[in-house]
Amino acid sequence: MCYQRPLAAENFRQFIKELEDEHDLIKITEEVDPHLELAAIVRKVYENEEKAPLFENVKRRMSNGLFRVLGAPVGLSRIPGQRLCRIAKSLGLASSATGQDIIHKINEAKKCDPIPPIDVPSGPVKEYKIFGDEIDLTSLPVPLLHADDGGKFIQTFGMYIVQTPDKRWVNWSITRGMVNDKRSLVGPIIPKQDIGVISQMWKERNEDMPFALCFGVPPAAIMVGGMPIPKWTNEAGFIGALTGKPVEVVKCETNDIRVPAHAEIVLEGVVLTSEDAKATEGPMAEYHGMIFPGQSKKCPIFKVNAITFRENPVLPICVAGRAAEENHTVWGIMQAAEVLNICQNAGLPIQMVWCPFESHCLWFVAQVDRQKLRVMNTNIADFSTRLGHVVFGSKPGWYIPKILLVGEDVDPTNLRDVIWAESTRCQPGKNEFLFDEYGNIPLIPYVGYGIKPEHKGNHQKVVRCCMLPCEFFDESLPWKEGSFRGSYPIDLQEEVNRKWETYGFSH
Ligand SMILES: Cc1cc2nc3c(=O)[nH]c(=O)nc-3n(C[C@H](O)[C@H](O)[C@H](O)COP(=O)(O)O)c2cc1C
Ligand SMILES: [Mn+2]
Repeated sequence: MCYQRPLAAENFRQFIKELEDEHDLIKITEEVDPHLELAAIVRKVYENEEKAPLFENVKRRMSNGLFRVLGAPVGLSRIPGQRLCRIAKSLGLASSATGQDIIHKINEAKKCDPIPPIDVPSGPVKEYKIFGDEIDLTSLPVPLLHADDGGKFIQTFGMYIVQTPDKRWVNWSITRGMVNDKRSLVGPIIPKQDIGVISQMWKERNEDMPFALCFGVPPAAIMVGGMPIPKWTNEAGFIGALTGKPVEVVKCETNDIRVPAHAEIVLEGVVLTSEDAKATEGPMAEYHGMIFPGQSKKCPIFKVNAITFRENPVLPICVAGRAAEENHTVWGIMQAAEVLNICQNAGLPIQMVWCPFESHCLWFVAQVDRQKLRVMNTNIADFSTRLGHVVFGSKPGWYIPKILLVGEDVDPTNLRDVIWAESTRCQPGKNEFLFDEYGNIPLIPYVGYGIKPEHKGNHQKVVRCCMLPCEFFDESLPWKEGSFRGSYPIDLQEEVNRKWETYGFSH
């Protein structure tokens, strides 16, 4: 019999182990204060693309083990040739996978049949259980993430599970949550998000909405928790399609939601429906890398009725802010894959979409398949306009304000290529197409704090075509690239590569 080890994509502990084995994780045994110190370390880690820190000795850690903390779980890596290894590993790919490999893998899974989760009688998440008034969220060592945050966010990289009253649609998604008091969290429920749509159904029945908040779920699950797939589709089935295996789930203690059996920590409870039951939340430094101090809002309360957890549990966190953190590596990339899928389903000749991390989820770079484009016999204006309507009118479109359309010689995952294409081929006023009819997420700093549009809701989005007109028609292009790869015969390039060290350079 051949023993198959669990893949990192299916199991959070295996993910941690493999990162450690590959020298991309550091165990910190030094005592670290959850009051800003821990988050400052994680911030510095993101900004230097350092190893993921696993904090084993969090100051004020509880005697029951709650909790260790994993920072930058899907940050970028400094290991040569493996910058995207935590993203790749989360999706069941080799650590050396490229951006193209990653988008391709997600898109391939989209074409497969869903593999629904399977019920198991128990699992590690049931090793410890606490209920009702035994729960005191304020006593947990929840990190304060940024000096100007309005509270302590325990939930930055866990997955909420909610279901419709008829249980036909079960949604797994990420949205943030702050500690409110001993027994509750508070957090935004955006009506356009699936959790918002489902919450409205419970409100209409005047019932509280049961939820489970799961930390340390299978890495493939948290990736999909940040992916805007269509409403009425269960993320769990798509996760199964991605890993090729059903997620093992186990019933909650206080409601009938099913949670991943190998999760680290699960909070169970209900979102209070009463409009009076709201509390102050935020602000928190966000994915766009800014915070407007003092800007708190009233948000729904998540009452916690039970906590279950495994031995020595690990809380994964995202310290949001300047790139690249999980908003960019998870949300940005999963949105890009979904945009590619949407373009292809609409019959558009787009072969790759990427969200450059440095754009903080605001630029989506779409690369054309030029052969198919030529067959369409179209032009810059018509094609850019069509692309804009397809993307901006879609589910992820609300978050996306700027699309850059690039040719085949431009790698969307290479920021140098993208900037070169924009600067050399995007003709001001001629290659820029504004769209007035679609809304933008108000979190974008210039939407909330910029010059107000003349008409309410008239928030502009743009497609910038970073291609020359000839790319739409000519079989061979009239230019060549002034570069190592573009300006020298291939055998000469190979010779220079071969002799590189002989010349005195190091590799
Ligand atoms: C680290 C991280 C944090 C996120 N935080 C939030 C958040 O606080 N609020 C929110 O509405 N979406 C947030 N998102 C984006 C949603 O998870 C994403 O839009 C997802 O598609 C929503 O699920 P749904 O498509 O089932 O509605 C976050 C994503 C990631 C990766
Ligand atoms: Mn959903």
